[in-house]
Amino acid sequence: MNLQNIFGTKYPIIQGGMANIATGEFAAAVSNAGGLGTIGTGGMKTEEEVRKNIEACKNLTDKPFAVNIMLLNPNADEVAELVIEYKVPIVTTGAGNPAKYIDKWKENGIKIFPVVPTSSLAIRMERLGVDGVIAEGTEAGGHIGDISTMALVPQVCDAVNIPVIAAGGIADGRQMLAVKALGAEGVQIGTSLLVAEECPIHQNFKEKVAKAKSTNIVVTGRIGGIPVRLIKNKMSNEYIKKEKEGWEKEQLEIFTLGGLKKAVIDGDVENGSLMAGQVVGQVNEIRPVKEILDGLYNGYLKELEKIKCL
Ligand code: TUI
Repeated sequence: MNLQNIFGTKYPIIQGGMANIATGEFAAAVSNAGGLGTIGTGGMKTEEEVRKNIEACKNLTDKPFAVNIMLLNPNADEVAELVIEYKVPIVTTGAGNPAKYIDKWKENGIKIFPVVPTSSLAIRMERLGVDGVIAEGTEAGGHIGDISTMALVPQVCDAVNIPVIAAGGIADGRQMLAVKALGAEGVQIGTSLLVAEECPIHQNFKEKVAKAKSTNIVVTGRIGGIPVRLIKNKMSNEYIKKEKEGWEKEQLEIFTLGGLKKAVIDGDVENGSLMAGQVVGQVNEIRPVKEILDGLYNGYLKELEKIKCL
């Protein structure tokens, strides 16, 4: 069965569950445009906030959607229960191992797609009965693993017999075709959706993404914290300086606390955390989400035809 059939979507494309960005409204816009919209609960502090977003999404689309659970979020246990209560069809997870939730989600008919940064975690997930894995390479924005998409995807595909979705470094048809060639059934995208007209980030952040080159991207937290890929600014420069000075992980996390909200909501592009992936240099135009998804999939089909003619 292909991914479109598993998800019930037009395209084999998942929207990344970007914390503080992927609201119920945005997820519905992505689902209505043919992708699998995903509500990112990573930045949601209360159960009420999660409920509101799931209800908004259900009101705005009759298409399938997913909920992403960021496992570093202290309320992950609560969200894990809410997806059952709301009969959410698909759950994706990130930033940890979701093993303890899997049996209960399966009993409730939820399809489960954890993000895996290594093939060993993919193998453990397959044994626990997940429906597929999202192999996310280090090119991705936000919190990242160490292995590149090019190296990770074929290794995960060799290691498991469930569908593999590639993430990290995918913004156009050439990259989609490339990961299909590596064995992926579909893609998850995040950075290229930051410039969607419907994406609810502050206009300052959106314009930064549209203007940034790939050389403007850095990773904070590689030495002493949680590795996060973002657009370089005053905050990232100070963070990296403090990291080199040997600040403790806890101090560094306090230093960045609220950084994502500063960028997304306040539009503070100097002190905020402008999470974005390496493909940022390819993402230059603010346009409707439907154009982005149609463009990616049609671009993929066009590139496939070109390769066939070689
Ligand atoms: O989770 C993400 N990307 C994110 S989460 C996020 S919010 C945040 N804000 C500040 C600090 C930290 C996070 C922004 N971007 N992507 C999926 C992802 N999952 N990347 C890496 C992983 C991962 C890491 C370890 C998945 C599993 C894992 O397992 C370790 C284990 O226990 O085996």
